[in-house]
Amino acid sequence: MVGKRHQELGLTDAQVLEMYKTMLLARRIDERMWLLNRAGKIPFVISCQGQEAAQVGAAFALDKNKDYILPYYRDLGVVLTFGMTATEIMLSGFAKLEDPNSGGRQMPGHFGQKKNRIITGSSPVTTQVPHAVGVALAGKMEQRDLVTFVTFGEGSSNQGDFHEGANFAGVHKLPVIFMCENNKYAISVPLSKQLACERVSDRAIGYGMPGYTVDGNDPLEVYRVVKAAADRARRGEGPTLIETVSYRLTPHSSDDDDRAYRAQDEVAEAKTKDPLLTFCSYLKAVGVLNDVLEREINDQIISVVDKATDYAELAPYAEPEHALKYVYEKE
Ligand SMILES: Cc1ncc(C[n+]2csc(CCOP(=O)(O)OP(=O)(O)O)c2C)c(N)n1
Ligand SMILES: [Mg+2]
Repeated sequence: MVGKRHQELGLTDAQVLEMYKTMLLARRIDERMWLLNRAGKIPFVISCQGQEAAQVGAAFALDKNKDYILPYYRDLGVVLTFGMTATEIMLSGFAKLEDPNSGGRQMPGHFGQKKNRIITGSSPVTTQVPHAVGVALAGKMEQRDLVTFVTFGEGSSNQGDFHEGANFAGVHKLPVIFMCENNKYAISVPLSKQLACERVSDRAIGYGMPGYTVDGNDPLEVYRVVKAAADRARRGEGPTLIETVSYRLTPHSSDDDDRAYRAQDEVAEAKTKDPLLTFCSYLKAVGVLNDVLEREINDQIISVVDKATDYAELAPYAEPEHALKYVYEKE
């Protein structure tokens, strides 16, 4: 039996099992979305597949009752951890009135839910970064105990918004965690054509904060660095930049054909390091999971996804006049 790394991090067996269940729920929802898209039932999918370990490992290290999250479009694992449900995700996929993110106005992946402190993002990538810095500044001015957690892709780390936000947070020592989910591609552009420096985390030094690059396929490693960053932020020591390295296992979105720009044996090789498989193996090696329990969990999750799909498919659309809601001062 291998050493229980999770116990060294202060995580119980129940907590790591919960992490695994959340990762699997994200994966199964995502897979269902692709089927629904190909069946012509939902218009668009943008996947979390391959990034669940980074997302769930990080979100578990935050305080779900105090911290504010500003996720980017792939962060299904983050928002599920913060309390969004499978049904709510499906309502957004089907663009129904009850969708808590936008009442069916926005494309899927534009997460926002006030009660869970998930702050709405926009379609232009990286705009969430200065917003996270602003929320952290407000928290500091009001002396509130909060950390803001913001994510973005490595391609997006080239946008001015990232640099301006990181600089401001560094100067003012704000409680922000910047997490770059490096999945090696920005649509068709490979990492080698995106960055002149070796790592995204190398940029941290320019903004006076520590920068770390970690294995994004390992939820425990991501948990460890995000927890340390959250503790540091709460002590008033300022922001941290974390880069999680994984691989985008699907095309960029349901509108993309990745065969045009990457070899399929590269994708097949990355699938051997799929975080769902490697974390499952770890949990079995330390005696937290076995084949019977694995099947039970999978069946339970499929049933949750089935129910969520049926509910969302049958739910009503908004009335056309609803499009004017929140546009003018008076409803
Ligand atoms: C400002 C802006 N430029 C371009 C786009 C179009 N676009 C959407 S996603 C994307 C790629 C982003 O790549 P990365 O940041 O690595 O994130 P990933 O999709 O790989 O997770 C681009 C160029 C956009 N939404 N906003
Ligand atoms: Mg990318």
